[in-house]
Amino acid sequence: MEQFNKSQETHLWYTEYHTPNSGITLKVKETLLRVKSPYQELVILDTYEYGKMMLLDGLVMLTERDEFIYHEMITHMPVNVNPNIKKALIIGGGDCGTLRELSKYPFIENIKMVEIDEEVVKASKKYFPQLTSGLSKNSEIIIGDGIDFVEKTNEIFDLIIIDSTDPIGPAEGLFTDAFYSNCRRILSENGMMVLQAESPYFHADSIKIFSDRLKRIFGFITPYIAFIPTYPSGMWEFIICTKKELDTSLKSKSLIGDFEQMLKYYNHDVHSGAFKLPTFVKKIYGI
Ligand code: AG3
Repeated sequence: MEQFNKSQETHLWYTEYHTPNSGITLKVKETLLRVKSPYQELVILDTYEYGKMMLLDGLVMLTERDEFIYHEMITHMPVNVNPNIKKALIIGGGDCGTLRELSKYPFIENIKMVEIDEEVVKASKKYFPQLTSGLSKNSEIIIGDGIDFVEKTNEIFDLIIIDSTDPIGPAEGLFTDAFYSNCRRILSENGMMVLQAESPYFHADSIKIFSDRLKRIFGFITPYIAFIPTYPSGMWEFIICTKKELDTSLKSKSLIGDFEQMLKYYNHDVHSGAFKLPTFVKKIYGI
C-alpha cells in the first residue's frame, strides 16, 4: 500500500454529516460555484475522487462519477415494468439527469419537468453538460413549484418521477398527503409514480411514515434499492406507487436494447434483483 502522505492534511475537505457522528468526507480541488438562490444554497465542488459534485444546502445531490446509478435506477426500473408510457412528468430533477435517462425512450411522447429552482438547471448546464445534453425534443422544462403544478393541472400522466432532495427545506412539501393525493389524481389508471425514498439504513423512521402515507393514498407500493456510494449509508431506496397491484417483471427484453451499452448500472439482472429486499428493509414495510 502506498505510504499515506501527511501533507495532504493541509488540503480542503468537505464533509456531509449523515448522523451527528458519521458522514462522507471528500478532498476538494476547487470550489466552482457558490450561490444562494431564493430556495437554497447551491454549491459545486470539484473533488479528487468523484469529480464535480453538486450540493444543495450542504447535501450531496450528485457527483460526476456516481450520478448514473441514481438516474438510471429512478428511470429504467419503472419504464421496464410498464413500457406503455406516453406522458411523463418529473417533479424536481433540475440537474436534468432523470430527464436525460427518460429521453432515451423515443416512444414517450411528452416529458415535462417542473423544477422550482432555476439556478440548479443553469448550474447543471454549465458544470454537468453530460446531464443536460441529448434531451428529448418532446421535453419541456418548466421553472415552477411542483406542488402548485400538480394541484392545478388536469393533464393525466402515465409516469410521475419525484426527483427531490431530502424531506427537509424546499422539498418538505413533496412528502405530504396533499401532494401525493394530487399526484394520484393526475395519474392514469395503469400509471406509476416513483420517488426517491432516502436511506433504509439511516432513515427507517421517516420511510415508515411516508410509505404508510403512500400506501393509504395510492393503494399499492413497491420498494426497490440501489447502491449509491455518495449518499448516506450508500444504500438508497425508491418506491413505485400504483393504483393496482404491480407486476414487477420485465415487460420487454428489447426495451433497453439499443442503448444497453450506454447504461452502467441498470440491466435485466439488476431489474429483478433490486426488488429483493434485505430483512431489515422488509421490516420497515411490514413485509
Ligand atoms: N436527489 C436525491 C438526493 C438525496 C441525497 N441526500 C443526501 N445526500 N443527504 C438527487 C437529485 C439527482 N437528480
